[in-house]
Amino acid sequence: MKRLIPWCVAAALAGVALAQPPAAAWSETPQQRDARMAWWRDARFGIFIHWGVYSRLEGKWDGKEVDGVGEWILETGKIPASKYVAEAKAFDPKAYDPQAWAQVFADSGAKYVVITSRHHDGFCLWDSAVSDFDVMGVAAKRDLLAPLKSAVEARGMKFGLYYSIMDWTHKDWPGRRAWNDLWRGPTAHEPDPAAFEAYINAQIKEIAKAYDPAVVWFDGEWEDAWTRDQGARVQRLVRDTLPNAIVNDRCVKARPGMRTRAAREAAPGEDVGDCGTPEQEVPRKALPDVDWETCMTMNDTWGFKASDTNFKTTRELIRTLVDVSSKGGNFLLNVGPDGQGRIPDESVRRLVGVGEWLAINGEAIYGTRAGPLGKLPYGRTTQRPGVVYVHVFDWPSDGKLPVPGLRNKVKNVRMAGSPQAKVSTQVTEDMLWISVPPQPPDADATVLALEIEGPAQVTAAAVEKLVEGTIVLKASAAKLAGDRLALERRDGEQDNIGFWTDPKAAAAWPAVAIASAGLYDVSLNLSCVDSAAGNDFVVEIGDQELRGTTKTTGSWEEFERVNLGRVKLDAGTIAVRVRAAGQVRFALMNLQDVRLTPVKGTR
Ligand code: FHN
Repeated sequence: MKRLIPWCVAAALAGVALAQPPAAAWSETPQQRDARMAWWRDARFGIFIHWGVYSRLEGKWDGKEVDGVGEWILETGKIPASKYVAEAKAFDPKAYDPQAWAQVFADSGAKYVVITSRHHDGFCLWDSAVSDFDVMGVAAKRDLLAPLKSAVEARGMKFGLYYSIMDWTHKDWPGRRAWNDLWRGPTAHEPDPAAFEAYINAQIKEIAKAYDPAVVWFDGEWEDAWTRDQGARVQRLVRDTLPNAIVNDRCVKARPGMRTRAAREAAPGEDVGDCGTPEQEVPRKALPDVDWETCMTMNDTWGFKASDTNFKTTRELIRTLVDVSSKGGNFLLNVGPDGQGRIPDESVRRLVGVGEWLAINGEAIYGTRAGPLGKLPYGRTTQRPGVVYVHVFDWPSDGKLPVPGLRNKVKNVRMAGSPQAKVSTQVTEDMLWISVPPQPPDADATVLALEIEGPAQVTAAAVEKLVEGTIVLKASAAKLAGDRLALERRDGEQDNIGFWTDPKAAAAWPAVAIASAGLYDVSLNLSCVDSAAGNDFVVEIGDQELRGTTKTTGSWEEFERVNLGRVKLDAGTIAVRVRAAGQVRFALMNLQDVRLTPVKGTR
């Protein structure tokens, strides 16, 4: 059971003055930020580790499987906290070998490692002066973080710490659970938010001093028990204590995705963290002016769960790393070691596989930025000055790879992994055709390095032609009917139809030529803000119709492609029309285009 530590002692330990004059707001110049973020932006690939006393339970309690992810077993199993804490005493990872862990991570090609210092259950993987529920209170009786830090850094990787705001077993967590029986009876105690904040401050100071983490990965911030003001104060403490650290967007409750919050709500100069943190997903498109990192499990759980054998393939992991990199993000891939300190063999095999791919293709990932061509039907692109990397997932059966819309002169094409391979190119109207061998050197992803003159310049429209027969109905070609509906012209962007407030308004393309009969996927490139989301709309395609409901894309300026479904069309000329399906709350959408994309093999 946790020792009752008077909160003023915790505050004193934290060196936190009980009341202090407001300090000047934290700030840094764009140059200072770029210098601080540089290693992280170049790293592209990191390892996430979820490890704690829950790992020993393997997803089971009282011999029964507990639903949900392994690290949430206390919550989802509604286990009496006193029993959970008592059970934890046996945690003593005899097989824990930080050197072996670090070697696996280095072999995977990862450039940084982030491990859970304390997850939501409150167990600390270090000796904390403000908590008894830590490594010294269980059989381990040793610091589990320091040896990993030195092993990771000895191999040239950065060491980071995950830290949960939420603490299910702490006496002062205001979101106390009914099954937290630690603070009833003789130990009865009312949660004290100020004391909880002092506890967080004390622990932040401890881990900063002991481990000087290059990354502070906050989590567990979403409940009302933690306020944005508290988050701002702790964020400021981290900035003052660890001025070079990368801090994510969660302490200050800025997720989902920093751009949305920063664009919509953040006050000028507000510190909303250094990177957005999409979880278990990859954003649909690059967010050019935002640093972000997708974190993802290898199976379906963060913390070890013996029954979870649903591991992604190495190919999926490589392609996710490519997809994330092509959109300018980092990929933080999770491992969940078991209670003895063993990383599951399934995870090790996949990390080795990713590392083997990076050993050949790392040039196309490390130090690159979002690709100029976005999502190609057969792959992705990344870039660095003077080189565009084309990552090919689906190899052309006819040996001719179409690279659309690249306006630069291509001086040379190299095939990573097969430097001797002869690769010839031919340019037609706005398509670069690359003749490639019948078989790809790497079926997971083969990289072609296109050495170009000058910064990459792209004809965006050309990408659309890539899928032969794609029909793009642009806003500027639409016939508009209805009050206020109008074409909006945007510098450097595609025009869009806007001011769609009239429920009777419609955008129509009265004569669309369908050259070949077959199945077509219908999609809209649209934008919508939170406050207008939820309006129903109809897309009429000839005598068929598809329906949709708008969802937020973050702002009227952020467009996302929405797939509506599939229609079977005959050759001929049809009309296409977009209209509201009823009342319009605020505004229906901004619409850049409607696209009819032929489904391969159905024409
Ligand atoms: O609740 C946690 C979860 O256990 C895990 O740590 C993930 C990893 O990002 N974060 C929280 C869910 O968003």
